[in-house]
Amino acid sequence: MTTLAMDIGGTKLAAALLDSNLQIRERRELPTPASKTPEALRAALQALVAPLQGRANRVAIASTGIIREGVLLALNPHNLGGLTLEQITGLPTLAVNDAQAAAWAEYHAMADEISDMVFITVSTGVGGGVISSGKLLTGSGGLAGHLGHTLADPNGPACGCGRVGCVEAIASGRGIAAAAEGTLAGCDAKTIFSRAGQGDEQASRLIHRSARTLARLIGDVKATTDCQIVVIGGSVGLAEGYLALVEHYLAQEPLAYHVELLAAHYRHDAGLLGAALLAQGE
Ligand code: ADP
Ligand code: BMX
Ligand code: ZN
Repeated sequence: MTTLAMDIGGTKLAAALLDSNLQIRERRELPTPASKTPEALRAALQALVAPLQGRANRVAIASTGIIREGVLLALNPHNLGGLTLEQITGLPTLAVNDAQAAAWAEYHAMADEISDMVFITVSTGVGGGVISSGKLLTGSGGLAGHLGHTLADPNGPACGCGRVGCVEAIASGRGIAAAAEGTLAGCDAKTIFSRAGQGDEQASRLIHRSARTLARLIGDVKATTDCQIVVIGGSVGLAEGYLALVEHYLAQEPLAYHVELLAAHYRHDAGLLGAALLAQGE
């Protein structure tokens, strides 16, 4: 059995062929189209998987957004939405939220004594996946774990989801970029990280603001789930120095809210692998 796994993110689209042992045989990546229409997204995904799909028996999709009855819906429509996922290849398709998928893969990589774990991606948005007593929480409609849309600051920026001051609006790659001014105006989060590395004070402030916001979210997550571990992924989450900064701010919270933090074992492939695991019924 060969699985064609896809990861649909707000910034990049990834696809890979995986064998039954979940070894990645071939992997491709394309930028997410700037136009967030379902048509543009379907065309980009079809171009991405065209060289791979002839060798696959089934499709497993990890996608940003909420997947309901095979249709991708956005909570934050600035990021994406509105696509029927089965239409991409016509193969049997399982689809799940990207952060929920990544949480499942990371849980599989954990030691047996871990039963309660939370995965947080800091990427275009901020997504989450909760494992409670060994089970992946999806909720009644797929919304479970959308930690990026909890309140960080009632006086903070508007979030694309319609609320004000969400964690995502401050801590995500898009939130970091949106707050940049002057010499950094118009820069993406990746550029802001490299400017911080060159000593730019504003860039460093923006990254600290994100890390501090994420640490407070992790305190809330500990209080809500009493998880044993929080795993951090996404390109911002995995950027050099970011996790150490989150640890620094979490250490300033009262002891009851402290929890072990780890970088994603599967790095940028956690979503792909988690979706493939779920499609295999594992
Ligand atoms: P997606 O959201 O599509 O899953 P990513 O996890 O790559 O994609 O997250 C995209 C965000 O991460 C963008 O805001 C981008 O600017 C930022 N980013 C990408 N690479 C890096 C990097 N090396 N360091 C810091 N931020 C990065
Ligand atoms: C948003 C939301 C989540 C997603 C998270 C991370 C949309 C389209 N997406 O909070 O479902 O898990 O972003 O997504 O509403 P990414 O694109 O940053 O990987
Ligand atoms: Zn929001």
